[in-house]
Amino acid sequence: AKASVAIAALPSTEELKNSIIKHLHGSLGTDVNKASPQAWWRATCAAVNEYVYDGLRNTQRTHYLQNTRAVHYFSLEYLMGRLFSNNLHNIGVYDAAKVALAELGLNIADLEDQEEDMALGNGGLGRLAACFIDSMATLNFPAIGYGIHYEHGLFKQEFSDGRQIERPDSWREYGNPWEICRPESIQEISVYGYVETTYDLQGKMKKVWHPGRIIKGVPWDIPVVGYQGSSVNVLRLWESRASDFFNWDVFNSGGYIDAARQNIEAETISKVLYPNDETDAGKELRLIQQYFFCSCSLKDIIRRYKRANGDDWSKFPQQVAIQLNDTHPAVAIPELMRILVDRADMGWDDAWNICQHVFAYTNHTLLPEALEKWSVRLFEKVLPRHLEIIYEINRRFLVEQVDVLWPGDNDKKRKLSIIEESHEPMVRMGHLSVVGSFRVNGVAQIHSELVKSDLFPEMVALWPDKFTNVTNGVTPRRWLKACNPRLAKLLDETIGDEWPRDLKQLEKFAAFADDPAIQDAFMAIKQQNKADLATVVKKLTNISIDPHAIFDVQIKRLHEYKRQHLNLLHILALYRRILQNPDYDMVPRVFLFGAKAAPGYKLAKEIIYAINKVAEKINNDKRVKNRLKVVFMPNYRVTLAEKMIPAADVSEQISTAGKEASGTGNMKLALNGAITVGTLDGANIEIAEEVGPDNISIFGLTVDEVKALQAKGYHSWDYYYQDTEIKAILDWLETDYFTPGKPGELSAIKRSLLEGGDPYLVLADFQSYVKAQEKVESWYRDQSGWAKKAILNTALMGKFTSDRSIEDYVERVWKLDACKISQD
Ligand code: 26Y
Repeated sequence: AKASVAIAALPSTEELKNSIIKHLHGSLGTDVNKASPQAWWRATCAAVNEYVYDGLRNTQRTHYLQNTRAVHYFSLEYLMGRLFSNNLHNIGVYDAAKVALAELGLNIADLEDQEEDMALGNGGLGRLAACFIDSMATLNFPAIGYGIHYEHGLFKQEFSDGRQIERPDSWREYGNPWEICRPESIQEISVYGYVETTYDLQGKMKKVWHPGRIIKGVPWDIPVVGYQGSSVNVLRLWESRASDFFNWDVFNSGGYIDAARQNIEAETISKVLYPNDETDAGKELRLIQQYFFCSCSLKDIIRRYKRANGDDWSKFPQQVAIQLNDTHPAVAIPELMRILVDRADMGWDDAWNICQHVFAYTNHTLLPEALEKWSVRLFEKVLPRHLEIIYEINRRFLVEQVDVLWPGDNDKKRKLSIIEESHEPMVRMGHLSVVGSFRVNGVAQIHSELVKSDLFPEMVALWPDKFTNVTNGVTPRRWLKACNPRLAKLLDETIGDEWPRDLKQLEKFAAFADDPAIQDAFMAIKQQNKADLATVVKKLTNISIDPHAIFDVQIKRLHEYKRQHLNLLHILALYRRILQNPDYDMVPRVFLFGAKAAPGYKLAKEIIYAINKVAEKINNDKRVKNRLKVVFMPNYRVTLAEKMIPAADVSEQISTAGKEASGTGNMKLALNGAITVGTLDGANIEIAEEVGPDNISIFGLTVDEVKALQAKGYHSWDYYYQDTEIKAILDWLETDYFTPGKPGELSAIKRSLLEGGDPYLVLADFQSYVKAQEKVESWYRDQSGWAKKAILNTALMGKFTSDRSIEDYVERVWKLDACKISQD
């Protein structure tokens, strides 16, 4: 049963073929005899776009005619990956296109490889935004994603002698077939300058911002195709350009070169994605990026609102919800205040009332270094009027809220103030987001509790109902149907084909967990996926891996709290056991890593280097007899995840308890039948609840135990002196065993674990981790038992579809109605 279909008629294979050739001639200016794979890919995209645009028109018209309430997702990051196979699957023409292309003598997989990843994000937060816009379109919710049209996405990673090298990513160097430029919707925004205080004839004070710079925002629209064409929503990304208007002045004063320089400066704003995650650098350009896209987006929203509702602002909060993806777009709050108070002449109370009914804020992290703060000095330079507005928001908050609940309590005021008073005063964006939003959520149950208890306890006392949880999810269209077609087919055949839009249906698959035929089919699929991955590994790294070994996968950004170095210590322990006992009995295992380190994160880069050096040694050591292989996949990204996840047996989710807000890779891997080795952190806890203790290997300190240990005083040296295995491994890293002739090259890890105090409790969790790995190994020795566990992991992941997350947002935050799309 198709819910509601924005796209009217789907093409037959024959029609697709004709359309591809039509576009090869008419759009690409080439012909079948000389077309490159790139041209074929573009022609196929153009053919597909005829249907995408059909759905887009129908969706936009329906939303306009019904004047629907909509959610506006504000995010600095969208980690989209490739769109080709996703769009074909969601429209429902993947199989037809595959046949059409085959009849034209082409392999669809080769065409897929023509597309660059759209890597406009760092990691979990950016990929979550991409899953959410897929779900919002699938569920027919009126929704727009707003962000930045970065010219360069996340850097490409190469290894040179094991060290990470960053290279520019130019995903749209030759144009991108999925995006549409919309010059008719250009916006202009201001930065810098000064604020003048004036008085009108009635003596009323009026603030006038005289900007120092005006910048143009050019919108690029990416259609977001819902599953089975339900709705086609839009992701609108802003590109910065010099304002024609502004440069005219410079020209007239004879500053030709100056005008050119200002052009370059304006274009710099959307030039590149900041490659940091979880560590705020506080850079001026980053603040300008945030303001640029927030201001363009708000003006876009207001223009659309006024077209439907005229100058009456009273319905604005009824029509518009804005979701802030972390604090990165929090400057939208003072920007909306400025528009209402300074431009629309609204009184402060009315304006604030509107703001507080429009914004909602999602927190993705508790790590102190990730909590954004801008120096007051920088804020004043870039956005002088917004700083004044923030001061006024803060003044009223402290007087009308904080002082009412805690009269005369200056400690509370200091702690809750949006302005941190230190030698360099700072604007706290988290505080601003909580104060300016009607709802605040964390991204997994435990994380949402920690947001309340550890991050904002006083805010909870002020507004207990403001805080809620929405556990993350992932889209099963990309993360099962498209990336694991073999498993998708088995599911279709056993439980029907409704699961991609109703993932709870997977529970029916649990009934087959003991069925030998299904176990065999499931394991055969995993085996084929592993063989496919082995081919990719060989091509990318020249390392041969055995598809019959356990594929143990850790894929995520590189960060100390995620503890890739704990994984490394375990590998070293196994290696050492093999060397000490040549007959050491273990199931052969391939450890696969994928991770980018922020370019300025020294220790993260040392960890990459250490893993690569240890890998080199182990992979070439005959004594290992292939019991161990270690592979660090270069340039981990969405497209590589799509190849690694279907082939994983074991999923490494080993963060220090309390540090990983949710995780989403954990969900993708379990959905594809990998067994989790994990701590009780983030969504691992909820995964464990779903699959039960027999189907997950949990280890390590709990959040409460971590807190207790740190309160009593944690001494990593004790573990070093008391555990001979730990001592031997850490000492080993200091020798030149892995870096011949260069002792000490891998000592950074040991230093951070000992002199550095081991802030993420790696040594405290080590032996527990080793045991959890032994448990997994013993499980694997029983192939039928393993098949059952793997099947149950897939079957019991229904909760973790991003459709459920979006339904939770709709119910707990946005209060939206779905909108069935009608055709013209
Ligand atoms: C301030 C700036 C440097 C910054 C930029 C990016 C700070 C943080 C980030 C990204 C954070 C991020 O990706 N967080 C992850 O969000 C996922 C989606 O909610 C979670 O699953 C994951 O646990 C969390 O680390």
